[in-house]
Amino acid sequence: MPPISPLLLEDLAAVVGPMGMLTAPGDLPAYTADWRGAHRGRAAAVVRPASTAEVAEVVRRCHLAGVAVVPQGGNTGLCGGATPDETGDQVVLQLGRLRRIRDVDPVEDTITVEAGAVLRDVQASAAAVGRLFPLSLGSEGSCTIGGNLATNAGGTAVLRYGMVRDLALGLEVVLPDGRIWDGLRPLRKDNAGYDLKQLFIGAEGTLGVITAAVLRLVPATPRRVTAWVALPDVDAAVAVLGVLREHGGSNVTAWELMSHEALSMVLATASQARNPLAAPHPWYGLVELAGPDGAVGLTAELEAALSEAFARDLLLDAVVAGSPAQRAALWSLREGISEAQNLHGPSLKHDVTVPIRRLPAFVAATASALDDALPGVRLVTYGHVGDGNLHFNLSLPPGLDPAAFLGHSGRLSKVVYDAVAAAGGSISAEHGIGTAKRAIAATYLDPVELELMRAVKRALDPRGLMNPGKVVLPG
Ligand code: FAD
Ligand code: 2HG
Ligand code: ZN
Repeated sequence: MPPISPLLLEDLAAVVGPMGMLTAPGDLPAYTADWRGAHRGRAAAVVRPASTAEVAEVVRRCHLAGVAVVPQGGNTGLCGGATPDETGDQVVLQLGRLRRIRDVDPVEDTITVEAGAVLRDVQASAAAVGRLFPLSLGSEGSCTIGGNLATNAGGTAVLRYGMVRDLALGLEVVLPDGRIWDGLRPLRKDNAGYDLKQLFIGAEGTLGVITAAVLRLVPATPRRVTAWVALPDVDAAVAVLGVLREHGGSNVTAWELMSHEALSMVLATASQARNPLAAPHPWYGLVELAGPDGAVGLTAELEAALSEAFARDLLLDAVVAGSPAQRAALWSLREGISEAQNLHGPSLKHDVTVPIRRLPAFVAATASALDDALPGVRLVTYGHVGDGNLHFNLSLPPGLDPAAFLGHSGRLSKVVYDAVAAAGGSISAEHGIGTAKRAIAATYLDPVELELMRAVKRALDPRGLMNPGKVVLPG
């Protein structure tokens, strides 16, 4: 890539105005490193357009000048996808000013939002018309819809509503050469050729910049019943999923699992956090059933499921939230794990899925192989067990130097990913590839699949200027 010229920077500043351009060295670090500080780069500028037309003009001018663009939303991604490279020649295209809710339509049951809208604001706009936008993540106060779509985010309600891909009806996208594709259709049925929007969803900004989306809304579920349970092992967690479905049907919205090690990190770092159960247990689960106001059967469904699970020795203990505050406290234990693990020094993240019935054997074999590879390594295992998706994260054993721990990372990750491959799983369940898993993807993805991905990239971005170096490298 050529170094960026001062003339181009002046041009870009003219497009977005003084409020839309950051170049002072002191202003850039918030945009050139990720949330964890695990990925760091440099940028020639951070450009903050306020409309689709401005995005298109910025991208067009960068394309003509041969300058690479790195789209960025809330910068909460966990794979380095929104971080520029080390050259200092890339432009970070930050979408936070493009945050209007363009339309909420309770007849179509849709919401049309700009890419930089924060997820929590989208949820609130849906709630204001008595609907639910069901995507729910620990980072929802900062992450943006554009980032959610670009990573095909999952979260804690996938069991009931699917990934964000399942909630998207239409997209507006600025292509790598600056053209605008207006695919912002609210249609439930649209078989007129290839489903192009799905190409951009999960592409991590490598095929174009998402500027707006039409998203599906669902009936609001203000009535929620939530329980925290203790489990002997992962076998029990898988079996409980069946019991929950049998009694709660489609009201079952979340079934999350955490190891004792994961909970203990939250208890050690969050001063308000308390274990809701009297004694420590090897595994904990968080279950939630949800329905409309006045739904009367939810408590009975949850109680019936818990009774059967106790009768079958699948549960060791349980507590049902008795108030919204108690429910929030239970969720904060689950959603606090990511941050708590960060506070415990460097970590190795493995966001993996395996077929649900294989989870118990996968967890047991991998845990034992990891302990052989690095005795005492801390297994911070948790996640969306109802989706077969665990965050099989590792933290350093007490007493080990962080640099020495990271020196083992290749060996430790190989243990996890070999086991995932053997179980027929995926090396990335919901966070994506970015730069963090690019080499791993090249090793574990089917060669034909990789070649198809490269062909798509070449077709849409022949000059390789849209978030280069992320997901797949040219073959
Ligand atoms: P960014 O981090 O800014 O960008 C992520 C990727 O998308 C980058 O490749 C970037 O280039 C691209 N991108 C951003 N905006 C656009 C755009 N408009 N057009 C094209 N490309 C774009 N993820 C889950 O899936 N499930 C979880 O449960 C979950 N929980 C989390 C909890 C915590 C505490 C944290 C810190 C993160 C969590 N994440 C989770 C990861 C992260 O929040 C999601 O990946 C989120 O979707 C990223 O949104 P963002 O706006 O921050 O994107
Ligand atoms: C979660 O489920 C997120 O909490 C974050 O996906 C996982 O930080 C992680 O590894
Ligand atoms: Zn997750």
